[in-house]
Amino acid sequence: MKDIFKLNTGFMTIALLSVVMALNTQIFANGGGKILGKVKLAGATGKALTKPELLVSAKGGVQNVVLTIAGIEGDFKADPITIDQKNKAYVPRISVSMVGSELTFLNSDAILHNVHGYSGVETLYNFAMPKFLKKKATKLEESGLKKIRCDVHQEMIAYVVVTDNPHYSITNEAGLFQIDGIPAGTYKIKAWHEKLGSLEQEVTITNGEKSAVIFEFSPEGK
Ligand SMILES: [Cu+2]
Repeated sequence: MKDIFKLNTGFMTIALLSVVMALNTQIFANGGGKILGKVKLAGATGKALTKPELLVSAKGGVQNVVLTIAGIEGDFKADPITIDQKNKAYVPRISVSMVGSELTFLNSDAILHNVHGYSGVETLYNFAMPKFLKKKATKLEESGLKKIRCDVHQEMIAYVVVTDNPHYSITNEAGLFQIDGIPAGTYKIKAWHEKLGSLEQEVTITNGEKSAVIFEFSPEGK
C-alpha cells in the first residue's frame, strides 16, 4: 500500500512538471520575452486619488496609463475595440489599439449623445447618437493620440492611443501592466497619461525572460 502511494506521488510530480513545462513552452512559443511593469506617482501620500482623469492607489500606483513599444514590425491583426456611453461617461475612458482597428461606439443611455473625435484640433468624425441609435462603428485610420468628446455633455471625454503593433498595455488599479511575446531586442517603451504626460525609457528584451520596467511620474506632470 505504501509503495503504491509512493509510486502515485512520483507519477503526480512528473505529471505536474510536464504541465509546468508545457505552460512555459506555450508562453514563449513565439520566442520573445515579456515585460512586467509598474507605473507610480512620486510622493505618494498614502491616500488614493479617485478622479476619473487621475486614478492613483494609496500606494501610488497610477491606473489608465497606456504603454506602447516603438519599432516592432510584423504582419499583425488589429483587434476591434468598443467604447460605451453610459451614465454620461465614456467606458472605458482610456483605450489603446492598433491602426486599422474598428472602434464601435455604443449608447447604453436613453439620451442623445454626439460623438466628436479629434486628432489634435482636427476633427476625425462628428455624429449624433440619439437614444435609439445603440451602435455605430468607426475605424482607427492612423496612429497617434485621439481624443473623443461629447458635444452635448462637455464632461464626457475619452482618449484612444493608436499604435502600430499589438505589444501594448494599460495599467490596472494598482498601476501594474504586462506585455507578452515581445521579440528579442532593444526598444523604447513609452508611458502616456492624460494628465501626467509622457515618459519613455529603453528596455532590452531577451528570449524567454522577464524584464522589469518601472515608470515614475512627478505630480506636476511634464
Ligand atoms: Cu453625451
